[in-house]
Amino acid sequence: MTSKKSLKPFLRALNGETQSVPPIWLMRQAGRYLPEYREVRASANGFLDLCYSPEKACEVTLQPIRRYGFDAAILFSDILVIPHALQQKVWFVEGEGPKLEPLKDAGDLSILKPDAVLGHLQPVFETVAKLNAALPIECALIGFAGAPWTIATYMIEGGSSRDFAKTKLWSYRDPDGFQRLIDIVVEATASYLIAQIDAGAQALQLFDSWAGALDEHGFRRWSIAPAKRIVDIVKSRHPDVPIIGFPRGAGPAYIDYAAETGVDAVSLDQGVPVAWAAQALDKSVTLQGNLDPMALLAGGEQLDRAVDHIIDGFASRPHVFNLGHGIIKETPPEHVTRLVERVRRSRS
Ligand code: 1CP
Repeated sequence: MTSKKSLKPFLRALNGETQSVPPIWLMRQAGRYLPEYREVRASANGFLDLCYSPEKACEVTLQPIRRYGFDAAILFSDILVIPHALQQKVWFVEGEGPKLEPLKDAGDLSILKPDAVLGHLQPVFETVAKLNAALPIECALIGFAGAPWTIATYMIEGGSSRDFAKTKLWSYRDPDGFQRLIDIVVEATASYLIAQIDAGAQALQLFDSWAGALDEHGFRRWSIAPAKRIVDIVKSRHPDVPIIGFPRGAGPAYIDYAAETGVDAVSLDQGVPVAWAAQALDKSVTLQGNLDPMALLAGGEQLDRAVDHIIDGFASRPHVFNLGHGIIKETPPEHVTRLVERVRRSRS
């Protein structure tokens, strides 16, 4: 038995412990803002090749840990490996982002091959195992996946989108067919996350990056309900592995998400007022966030002030310091150094 005290600071926060200095990691902490990432990226045969090369994926995961000593590392992969593992065509175009051969309607669901998922993702599990052996003892390893709604938007739009028109129209016009797609993604995601834990992941994050596009009913059915099912399935196998939910842009619906999905923590985007979240969200849930990535890009004293506001606002609750969304690729690496120093000097 590990006692609570012996846990890594990040896992202690997810276990409900309030700490005078919150643990810190950043969404997209491995990536193009780091010259050492760009170098490894250039040596790979495209972005997906990097995700499926355990040695290289392990290396880029470790880079921000070496530079900044973050309290957690996040597995280097992408949320779109799930559609890819379901045998949908997925590719990345330099400077444009992800492309998928889009699903047009429920008739296209037969393209998807749930039985292929775990076999396809073996290299990712190998990366997790390598990381588990390579990480410093105080640094936790986070596994992750996209949430079904967000994954469905890419599968239906065929890439990034501004208004998610095709996905929303499908969900309104054919909710039963859309539910079948969500169910396929729920099952694939739950087995993927369980396999990440089996390989050595110590916590999980579920990214619902486009949850903010849903209306009230849609949020309940396509964000809360699938997250709850994934949490239930994963916890039935691994009850002690904490799960962070990130329903980005949910606004006041963060209250229901935190109370109903069974997650151990919610990650807050920068639009959520700190004082409101600290008092309104279920007290059994750890809060993660929520520095504006643009404040980090800007740097300077405004950055210090924004950091202090977040630290002070969450001081009475278990808190993990993070951004409200992924780090912006133009961010100077020295600004991240300044951020980490500021967080760690708080209340010392
Ligand atoms: O060429 C490159 O280097 C591509 C840039 C890149 C990187 C570094 C992409 C393409 N994905 C990633 C890695 C990644 N993606 C990680 C692991 C690295 C880390 O966090 O340190 C994670 C957790 C993700 C998750 C991810 N991918 C999300 C959810 C989080 C979020 O930012 O909202 C989403 C939406 C994606 C899709 C994706 N992957 C990449 C791009 C350009 C996009 C599209 C984003 C969009 O539609 O706006």
